[in-house]
Amino acid sequence: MLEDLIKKEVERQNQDLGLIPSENYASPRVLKIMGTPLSNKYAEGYPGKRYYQGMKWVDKIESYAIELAKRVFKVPYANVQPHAGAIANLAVYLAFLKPGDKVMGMSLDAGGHLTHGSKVNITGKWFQSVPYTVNKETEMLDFDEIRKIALKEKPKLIIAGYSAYPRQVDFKEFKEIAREIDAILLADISHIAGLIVGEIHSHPYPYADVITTTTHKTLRGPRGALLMGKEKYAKILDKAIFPGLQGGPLEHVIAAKAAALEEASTKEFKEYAKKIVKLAKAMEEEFLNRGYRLVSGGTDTHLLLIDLRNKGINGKKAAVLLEKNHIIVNANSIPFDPNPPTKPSGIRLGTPMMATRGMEVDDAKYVVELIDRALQGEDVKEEVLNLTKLYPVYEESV
Ligand code: DSN
Repeated sequence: MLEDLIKKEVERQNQDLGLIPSENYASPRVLKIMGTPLSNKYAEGYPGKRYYQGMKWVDKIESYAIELAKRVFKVPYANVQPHAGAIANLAVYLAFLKPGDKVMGMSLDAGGHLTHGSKVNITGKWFQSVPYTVNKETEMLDFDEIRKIALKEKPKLIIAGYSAYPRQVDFKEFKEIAREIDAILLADISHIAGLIVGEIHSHPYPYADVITTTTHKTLRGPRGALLMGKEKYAKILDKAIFPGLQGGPLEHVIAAKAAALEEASTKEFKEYAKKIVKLAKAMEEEFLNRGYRLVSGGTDTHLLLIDLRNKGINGKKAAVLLEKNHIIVNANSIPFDPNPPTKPSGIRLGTPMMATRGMEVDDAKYVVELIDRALQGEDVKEEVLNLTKLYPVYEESV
């Protein structure tokens, strides 16, 4: 029965038009590596300093993954063990803060992340959150305002990183503010890691002291995360991951991260990153032509946030209606959303999965047409299935 359910999910991934900007399709090699007996090995500690015997090969694998992460992200320090982005972020809190210290991240409703100080998360419960938001007019980062809050509140940690922000981030501006108040600057690049590696988004290093990223979004690897940054913080960050927050690392996932980083260092990956943004720009144009309001007016990245209030449908209803037509997006709040998170005003969508499938600009425009028609109540199921059939993701055998 389990095999049957897995088969059905793989079929669904092939058939549905995946547009969730934080998801992607990892390569068959990455997936295969996650299913190897590396999963059996306990490896508490770090290469050369383990608490377990039998580390001859696993040490080599983890060291290789570390070297690759450093090379691909052009940073002097990398830890490849974090099981998830949330843990990588928490390690930064553990390394630099004491409970009650102030942290300044983007508020969740303006596009920040739970682990950036949201009151429902440990980072907002055990630390004092002094959030910033986007400018009401431009719906973009407002560095005058961010600086004002930083100077007033003097947080120990400033976080630049977002889950629903469609624009480029200027890490240098953040660094200048952090320097004025001697705060640690964390760049959480989970959403844009692939764009940074593909050199289509500005790089957070050397501005950020610490960089965290998940490995499964635009980077297109296995589920997991990386913690990177300045060499001088290597020791306290390593300690924060193990033994601070985690026990045994997932060596099968670490090997799969290495495989994804190998892929990310190719010329093809750079083309892939460019394609992600090209498709997003094509969708931007088509949405605007069809009278949609895009938060911040558009996108520079992989992600579009659409305000549906002028379309007479809320984000939740829209996401459900689209799913009935095999189009998978997120219901999402928009900045200063007058509606509750259960019925937000927007939808969030992105192009990393379309680009992985090999879709082109014309397909991206057609996808917007399909979304528009579906939101007007038309049944576009068959057309979506015909489109995805042209761009299969996985063979049956996965
Ligand atoms: N869940 C991720 C996203 O969808 O953006 C953030 O953790």
